[in-house]
Amino acid sequence: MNIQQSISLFAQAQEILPGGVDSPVRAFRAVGGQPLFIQRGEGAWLYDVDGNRYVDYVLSWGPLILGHAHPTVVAALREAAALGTSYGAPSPLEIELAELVRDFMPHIEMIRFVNSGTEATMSALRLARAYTKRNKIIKFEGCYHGHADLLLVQAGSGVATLGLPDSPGVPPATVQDTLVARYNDLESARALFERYPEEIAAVIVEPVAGNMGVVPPAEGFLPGLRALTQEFGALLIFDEVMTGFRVHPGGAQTRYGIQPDLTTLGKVIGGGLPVGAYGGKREIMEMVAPAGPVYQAGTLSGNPLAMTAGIVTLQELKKPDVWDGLERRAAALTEGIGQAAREAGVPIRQTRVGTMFATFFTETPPRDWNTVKTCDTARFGRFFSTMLAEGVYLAPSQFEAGFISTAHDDDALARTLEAARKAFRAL
Ligand code: HOZ
Repeated sequence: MNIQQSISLFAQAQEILPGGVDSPVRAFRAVGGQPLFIQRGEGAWLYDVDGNRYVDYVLSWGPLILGHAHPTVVAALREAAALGTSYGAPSPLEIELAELVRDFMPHIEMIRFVNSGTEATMSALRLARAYTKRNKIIKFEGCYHGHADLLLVQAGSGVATLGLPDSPGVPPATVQDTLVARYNDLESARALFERYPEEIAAVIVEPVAGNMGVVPPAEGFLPGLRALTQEFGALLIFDEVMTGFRVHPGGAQTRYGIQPDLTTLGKVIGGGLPVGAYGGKREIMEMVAPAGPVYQAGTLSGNPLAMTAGIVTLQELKKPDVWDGLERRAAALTEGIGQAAREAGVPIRQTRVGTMFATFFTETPPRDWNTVKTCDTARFGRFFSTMLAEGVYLAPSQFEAGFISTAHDDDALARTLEAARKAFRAL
């Protein structure tokens, strides 16, 4: 495979962009390779600048549930752009997307749009602290909620991928109130509540962990967190930036039947444009400025192009059979990968919830960060490289999720499974 142009662009990029990229996980460091520079995307396919094409399971790290350049999204964006790209003033589109989100997730009684998942989580936590008049928060080891200071503690995603300690530049005082429990271990969260019974404002959790591979919640974990937070007067925040519209059209909260107090969203609600959101119970959300005193603002928040892409994407997802088709294909894909591994005698653990999946190179069932980190990351790197050479673009890290879109047709799946058979055999 010729990737000469990517190689030379990466050299050029490293002179002007730190590490040659604008987000660390893109740099392929954990898989020992060279990032590809992309020219365009279409449906399930990514095309690099050298003219190679790949079946894409990164999908911009989740947002593109309809695939690249979906014709309806592109047409709506063209029309919207002609009307102006930003107003810095309210538009009807914000109401339309807010109401659509509420149709899918009825527990979100009010919502505030922001520009990224990071903004959503940090704002939701500020609100939770203001509402409860408490300072401490609980997060889980291996969960990632963006890069705000208070959440860069034992985080997943790029922090786990690159094996980084918690980031320099985060003042100790900023994280002194961030407590860390073990994912899928209710007792570890209870122990923190018992130690600080009246100080914990909120528990924030990825209801399906998606930043250490994909780790489903154990039976009883999410209902247990709901009960625990209620018992101690804390809020439960579901970070559904990744799981929203991905594990179920109504998110993990609908799939598992849990009512969080607040929800954070991103990725799919922007249909490929930069959007985040936080929302939940009216009584809590009415504390957000200017309805209430909790300050949070943004020049491009509720941006008309982003709202448009989100509206069109969610409308497509509402159509009959779309979700069932997605689940069916995702199941066929992960079953096929499992079968290919068995045929080659390679021990893996395959997980999938809705349209998110992961292939763990370990025999240990993935349950939390401790079990996930038993993975053979070097072996994953070799698997990744063969898949890429065979035209399949996976996330360049053992500790990220794979995603499928409505554009992943039989041809794309067949090519993927053929590549997987080769990649497992080559290990
Ligand atoms: N949350 C995404 C990865 N887990 C973001 C992608 C990135 O960090 O660039």
